[in-house]
Order: sequence, then structure tokens, then C-alpha cells
Amino acid sequence: MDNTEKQIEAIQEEMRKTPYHKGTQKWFGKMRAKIARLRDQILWRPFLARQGGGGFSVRKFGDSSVVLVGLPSVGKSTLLNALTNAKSPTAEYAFTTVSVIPGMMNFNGAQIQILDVPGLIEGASRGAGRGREVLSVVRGADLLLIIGERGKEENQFMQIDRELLTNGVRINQEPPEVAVKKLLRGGIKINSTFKQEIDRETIREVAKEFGIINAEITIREKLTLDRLIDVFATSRVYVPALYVINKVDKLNFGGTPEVRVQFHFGSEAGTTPREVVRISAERGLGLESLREKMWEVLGLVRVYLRDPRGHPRSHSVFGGRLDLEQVIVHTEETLGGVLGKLGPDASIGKTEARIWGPGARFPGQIVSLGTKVQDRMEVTFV
Ligand SMILES: Nc1nc2c(ncn2[C@@H]2O[C@H](COP(=O)(O)OP(=O)(O)O)[C@@H](O)[C@H]2O)c(=O)[nH]1
Ligand SMILES: [Mg+2]
Repeated sequence: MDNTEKQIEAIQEEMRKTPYHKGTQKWFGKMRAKIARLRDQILWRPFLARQGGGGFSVRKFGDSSVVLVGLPSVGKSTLLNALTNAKSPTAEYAFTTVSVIPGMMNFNGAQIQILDVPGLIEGASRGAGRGREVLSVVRGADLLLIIGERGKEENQFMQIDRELLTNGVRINQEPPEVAVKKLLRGGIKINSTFKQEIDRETIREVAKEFGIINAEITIREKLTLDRLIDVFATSRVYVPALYVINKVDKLNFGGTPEVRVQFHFGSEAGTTPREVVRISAERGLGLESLREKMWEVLGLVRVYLRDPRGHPRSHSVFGGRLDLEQVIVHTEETLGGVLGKLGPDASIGKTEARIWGPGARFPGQIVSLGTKVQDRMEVTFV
């Protein structure tokens, strides 16, 4: 254990001995902020030491990047092989795979990169320093698949959640709605549109712990102490996650694999219920639901292209079958963004779009490039 970790332990020990009440709230806020700041230091140290990340930086390919997270032997390698073109070794025992194994999943015409990162969580208990690897991989992910094993999932999900939480990873959460405007003088001014349970002195104390002396802090949500600290801690990442229960074939409860909403086992305050997809990676059960769900959470849409005369553009593949030409973009994207993806030659002189299908009030409607895309919208640019 290094010095910083010892400091964290000492603070935690002190907190255990101190009763929590209105009078000690400010002190607790300060201590929690101190711990968060020390964890930031641990997490960022390797990045500061050698810029560019080091061994765990993975090149991103495709339209989206998904990272598999789970304890050893839950079936990550098996799932990677089932979903993608990758060939990853699988085995009964732990720690078989040693480096990042990428695979590419083709779904709805999109290329979705899936990364199996052995050791990401598996070795986390062996030292807090591993957190930096967790963070460096997770930081680049558009989605985490958190995998547990049927019958043990409750405990496994909780372990992963806790591990991610202490490493600055916030799953299925939006960043706090707090704006911090640094000022040159005047101390810390706090504006809030909600009545806060945390008193203003505590908010000031936490801000100060992160070196903020003069600032205007505007709060637009009801904050917990955790969320308040998240505002200032530098190592926070916000990533969507899907929970997956694998090996549903093993314990035969007579049920079929299904997608359903289950309530959060850990009942951490402020988190939304977990949505769980049940699969058998080995038998190939539930994989279609999983792909659909991944697609939905990744927020990808297909936009089909038509030619300048409004005819569907297609190219033939595999002996004459016609595929519509399409572009994969994020749901937040506009038609201007689609045009941008077509490259400079295609976009020159184009100022409007004509659309068909979803989103079009009538076939061939002329709309602006600021129009939001919809799945299966058809478009040509004019
Ligand atoms: N019964 C059953 N076994 C599975 C399933 N998926 C994986 N396994 C087995 O679980 C063991 C560990 O799988 P592996 O993919 O290596 O797990 P990893 O350590 O998370 O990568 C292997 O023996 C797999 O054959 C499944 O859906 N059902
Ligand atoms: Mg593996």
C-alpha cells in the first residue's frame, strides 16, 4: 500500500469513529472530498507520468465501442466469440486471457467494436493502482456490458458496481447539473433552484477542498454529498451500462431468456433500476435481445441514402441481393451530420435535404440540415 492509500485508510478510520449529525456534516463533507481528491491522484498518476496512456490504450474502431466487464469465468470470452468475429481463448479457470481482445460485431450494418479486457475488474482487489487501468479502458467506452453468472449475479454485480464507483466510473448517470464559474474574488456564492439538504457551509467546504476559493456555483438538482463531490473530482466518467446475466441454461428454472427490468440490488441512492438481459453465451440464447438492447442504449440509427433523383441507392452484395446504402449515426445527430459523414465531395453545395419514411410528413419533404435523424429515415441532399 502506498502513502496515498494509507492516507485514505486513516481518514476512513477517523470517519468510522465519528458520529454523523448536523454538527459534523461539514466535517464529513470535507473528509469525503479529501478521499475523492486522493483517489484522483492515484488514478491520474500514471497518466501524468507517461502521457498517452501506456499499455492499456486501445485504438477505437467502428461506430461504437463496447467493453465487457465481469469477474473471472462469468463468460466474457465466450460472449465475445458469440457476438463477434474474434477468437478468444475460453477456459474453466480464472485468468486465462492476458491482454485486450477486440472483436467486431456487425449489427444493422453498423460496426460495433467489443473489447474483452481481462484483468479489468478481476484483479482490482489486488491493489488500488489497478483502478487506473479500469478507468483508462472504461473512459473510451460508449457502453459497458457488466456480466454476471446466473445464480451469483446479485453479489457479482454489486462487486463490479462498487469497483467502478471507487474508480470514478458513474454508470447510467448524468453528470451533476451544477455549473461552477470561477471568479477572481468574492468567496463562494451558491445559487440553487432546489432546496438542498446539504447545507451551504458543507458545499463551500467541499469546493475549498478542491482548491476553489472564489466561484459562483449554480445548482439545478437536489444534490447528494456524492454528487456534490463528483462535480469537482477530475477522474469522473459517465458511461451507460447494461447488466447481463450469463449461463441461464445452467440452472433450469423453466424460464426462457428475456429482457426485463429488475430493481437495483445494491440500492445505492440516486441510481436507476438495473435493466438486465438474460443470455446463454454458450448456447446462443438471448443474444438477439442483447444486440437489440445494445443498439438501443448506444443510441445508433440507420439513415438510408437516396440518389439525387430520389431513387433508393443500393449496391449489390452476395450474388445480386440488394442492400440499401446507409450511414450509421447517433440519434442526437442531424442531417447535416449525415452529410458530413459522406465526405467533402458529396457535401459540396448541398444546403437542404429531402426525406422519406420516418420523420417525413410526406414523401420527399424538403427539410433543413438541422433536422434530427430518425432510424430508417431516407434522405438525399439538394
Ligand atoms: N453453461 C454455460 N457455461 C458457459 C456459458 N458461457 C461460458 N460458459 C463457460 O464458463 C467458463 C468460463 O468462460 P470464459 O468465457 O472463459 O469466461 P471469462 O473468464 O469471463 O472470459 C467456460 O468453461 C465456458 O465454457 C454459458 O452460457 N453457459
Ligand atoms: Mg476470458
